[in-house]
Amino acid sequence: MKLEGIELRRVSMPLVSPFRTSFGTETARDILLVRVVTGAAEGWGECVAMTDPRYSSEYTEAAADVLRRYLIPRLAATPRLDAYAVGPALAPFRGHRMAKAALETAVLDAELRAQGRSFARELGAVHDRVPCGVSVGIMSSLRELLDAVGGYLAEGYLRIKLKIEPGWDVAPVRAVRERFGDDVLLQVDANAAYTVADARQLARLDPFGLLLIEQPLDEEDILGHAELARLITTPVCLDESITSARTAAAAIRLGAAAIVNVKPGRVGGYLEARRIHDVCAAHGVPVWCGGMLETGLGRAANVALAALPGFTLPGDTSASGRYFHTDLTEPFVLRDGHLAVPTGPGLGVEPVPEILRAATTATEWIAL
Ligand code: NPQ
Ligand code: MG
Repeated sequence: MKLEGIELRRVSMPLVSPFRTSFGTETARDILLVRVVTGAAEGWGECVAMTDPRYSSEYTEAAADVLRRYLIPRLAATPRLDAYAVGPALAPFRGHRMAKAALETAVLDAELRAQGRSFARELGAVHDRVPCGVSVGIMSSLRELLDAVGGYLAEGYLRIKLKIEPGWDVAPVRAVRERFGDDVLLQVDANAAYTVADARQLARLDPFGLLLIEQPLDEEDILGHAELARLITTPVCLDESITSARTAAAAIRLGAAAIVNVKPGRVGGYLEARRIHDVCAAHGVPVWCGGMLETGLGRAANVALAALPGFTLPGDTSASGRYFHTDLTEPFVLRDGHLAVPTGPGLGVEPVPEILRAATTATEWIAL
């Protein structure tokens, strides 16, 4: 594959409503898109980094900087480039997995579009639609929360995830159970807001039959998660801590992860995400596909990944309308609580030109 150039494009997308987590409140998504142009096709990669380094150390400006300063020049100098060569080519540069993932995804998309093959086919998808959950932010009152959850259940979402933090944990879970019953698939996500000293408080969630508690402790605290797992009955799921197939294997071995949230951006791309799926499947550890408020471009690839056989729990692969009034692509719409896996070449979706133009705040063309 011969690269002609790469475009870095910034788009700004207002959210349908503010999204509050234990690390802050977001009202708009500031996204970096990578467009790879080859002689045969174009490919898109969406960088999932946030504006500020709050979910993880990565942030949008840093991703753009490392791409233009290091990653793209290295790719340009790589002979016999294909998507499987991107990870090894970029390995000398530490970290920056979200930036690397966006670049690898764009190269993979270009390659698959040129070959007329889909992401689903390439990754090993076995389903043509995937069951969907929804992530529900921290609210200013239980009433507001119950209204939001009721709305999502009415839309057909098959699983509810409540964002929690100290002071907003047992009460919202109890309220949702009391209002909507014990049959609702329910889980919580703390985004690292607790310490192992909070084990007794977190054990108060035990009676509510949650599917899992996601990343209760600091991303580096693997042993803390293993210790916590012995003190509570809710299964511990890791998100921020899992940055590679290797860290996934270690966390499983240490008893820190009964379930794994797979986010391709966090782990450096869809190829490493599939390796995590494979490692977890070999250990009997269920995985599910996380979400980073992606546009239709990132969402399309996530839905393809979520159709792999080991993705046995509903993901945060929500419909476009959960986050955006107007998505960059044809919107992903929930049908019977599921999203259809795209079947077209590459991502199987394209940005709508006028929508993309209107959302764009900056573009930068790097000729190669
Ligand atoms: C999680 N996502 O699982 C993340 C956290 C998260 C769907 O809960 C802007 C960009 C805002 C990325 C807020 C979900 C975000 C973001 C939360 C990611 O931990
Ligand atoms: Mg999470």
